[in-house]
Amino acid sequence: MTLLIKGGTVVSSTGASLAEVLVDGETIVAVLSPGCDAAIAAEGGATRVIDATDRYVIPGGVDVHTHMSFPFGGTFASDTFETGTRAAAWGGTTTIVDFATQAYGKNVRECFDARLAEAQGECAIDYGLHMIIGDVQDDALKEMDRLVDEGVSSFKLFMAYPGVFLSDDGQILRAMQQAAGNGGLLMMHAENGLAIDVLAAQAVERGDSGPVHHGYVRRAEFESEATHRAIQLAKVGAAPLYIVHLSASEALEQVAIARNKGMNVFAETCPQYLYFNLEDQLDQPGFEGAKYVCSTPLRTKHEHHQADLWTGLRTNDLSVVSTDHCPFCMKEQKEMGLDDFRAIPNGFGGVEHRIDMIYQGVTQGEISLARWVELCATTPARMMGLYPRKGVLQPGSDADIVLYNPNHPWTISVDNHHMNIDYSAYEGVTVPGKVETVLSRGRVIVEGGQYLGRKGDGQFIRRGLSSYLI
Ligand code: DUC
Ligand code: ZN
Ligand code: ZN
Repeated sequence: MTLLIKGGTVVSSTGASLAEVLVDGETIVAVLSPGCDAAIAAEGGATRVIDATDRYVIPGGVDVHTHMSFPFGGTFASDTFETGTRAAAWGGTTTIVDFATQAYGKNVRECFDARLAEAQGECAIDYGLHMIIGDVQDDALKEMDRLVDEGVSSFKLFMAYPGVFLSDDGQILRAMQQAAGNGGLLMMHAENGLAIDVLAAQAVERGDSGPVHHGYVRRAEFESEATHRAIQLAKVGAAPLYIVHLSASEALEQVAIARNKGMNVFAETCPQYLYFNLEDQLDQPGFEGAKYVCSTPLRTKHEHHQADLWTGLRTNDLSVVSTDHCPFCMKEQKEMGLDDFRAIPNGFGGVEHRIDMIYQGVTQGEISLARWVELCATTPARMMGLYPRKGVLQPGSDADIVLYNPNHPWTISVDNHHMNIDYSAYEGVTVPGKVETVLSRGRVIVEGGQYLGRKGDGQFIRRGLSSYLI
């Protein structure tokens, strides 16, 4: 079946122009100047034509940091692969890269196989997996090589969460040396977890046990110190490094210094750090702030974190926006930490809202239209070895396509979102534009306010190496 999307403005990472996109089956076969559909018509015409007048036609979003059903603090993230990928589709994201997790003492291969089995047959959109290495030992290091060959070309390590996920510096260095050898990309949760735990225990001891203290004890200095340490270890290990969920100016400074020296250091941030802060969200009366407990934490508005993050997005010191989607309901999940913020499961639900929230940055003059596409689709695809299959509208690419109405303001609410969470962290936020039509490998999965996708249609994508490695 052929499908022609005509009348729209195609936006790529390099600019925008009126163009028509021709799809055959699951693949884009042509991006044509307006009027070329006359030639197609002469040859028998497309089976279906979608009118994209006054719409942006963009590559489907690529969110390279999600945690469906992630085990954390004695519970599991509330979106499954089924519910989370459906919500992603509603929000214009057509590929996610989630995580398999090797816990202490567990076998990497068994953990990976179990996670892949959990995802298979459940996803509405295509997906890849990174591997969290929670226990860097000889056999885990060897398994990294095999995983890279099988399309799992990135690995996350943690400098936080002692006793759960934390790797010490020696383990981190060994994993980096391994990645340097096999071409994998090392992703780092950069926070000094041992120091955080000292401040957290002291806070609770003196009675400061509410959600806002999660933000106070996870100090920006701890993010910046860990980011610096990770960069130095990556230099010695001769490995590329990707810092996840960066939120503090001081950490961004470390990334910028490394990049200015020519190092292969990259970083992502997330919409929550661009729009929310410690005072207005985490420090709400009662237990409301628990909705915003995630790590790294929201930062204080009295410093320049948000302005600096936007600058970083413009200068490319931040090259990706992902969500770190890791939702927990208030009822029975966040509530676990009613008396002690340390027991609040860390995580923020937002896989559905990334494209809209970052488009808002375009209307606010923070970034260009092309940069919106670059940050949300093209660079994440390139970073994680999905390009040019994903992240771009060009002949040969998967027909993952979003029609975006830039003039359709609407207000986000728990009553209209599709994520499996009993509240919306974005409640009451009015965004300027709306995802209207979504294609995943040529299938229309969202159209006219209807969800037409199916669980199981999303495929596991074996990824190549990052395009950014030299
Ligand atoms: N941060 C979160 O907020 N949740 C899950 C893991 C993480 O690193
Ligand atoms: Zn993390
Ligand atoms: Zn995460």
